Amino acid sequence: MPKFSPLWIALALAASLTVPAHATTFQDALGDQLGGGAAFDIDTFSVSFDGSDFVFSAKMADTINKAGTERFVFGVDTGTAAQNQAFPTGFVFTKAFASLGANGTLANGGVGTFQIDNDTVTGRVAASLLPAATNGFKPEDFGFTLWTQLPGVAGVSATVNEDFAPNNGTITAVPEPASWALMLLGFGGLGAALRGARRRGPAVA
Ligand SMILES: [Ca+2]
Repeated sequence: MPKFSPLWIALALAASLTVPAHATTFQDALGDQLGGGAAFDIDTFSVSFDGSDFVFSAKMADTINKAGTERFVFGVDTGTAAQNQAFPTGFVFTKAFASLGANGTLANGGVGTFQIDNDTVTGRVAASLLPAATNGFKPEDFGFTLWTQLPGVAGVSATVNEDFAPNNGTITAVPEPASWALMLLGFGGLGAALRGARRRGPAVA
């Protein structure tokens, strides 16, 4: 039997296989929602790009009641994002392109297809359906934001924003260099382990 460390193999596999290519995941703080229950509390928000569509996945801190009042809004920055005073500094978007209720139904004017299962919102939207890019932005450069809302009361009050991801910026579908470095480390470790396995292969009589 080869004698390379199972722990090394496990670490290499974990680092190289659990991170899909061209995907960025943002880890939000838990318990930082301004109001509402834990289903308004964003835990993670990830986006990837397959060359034509953006694919989203967002996990909340608790199960989303499909008959509940939670709303989930996705924003995109295609190069012209501006600060809105209703949001934290740096949390910017060109347009909110999808606003969905707890049952996953898009409000009027939204684009993409979304669904909600347990504590997770998943969705997909074609880059061609998003606002036209400016400033030389490519789809890979688009920044995305997600926030949760309590609905307002018709004719009485506006919607109330509860949690934001990221808090002070956007995420792109392409990982930051640090994430790539981790992935490459994982692939490198896997390769080293396999090379070690070959070198220490069964002895030939
Ligand atoms: Ca949160």
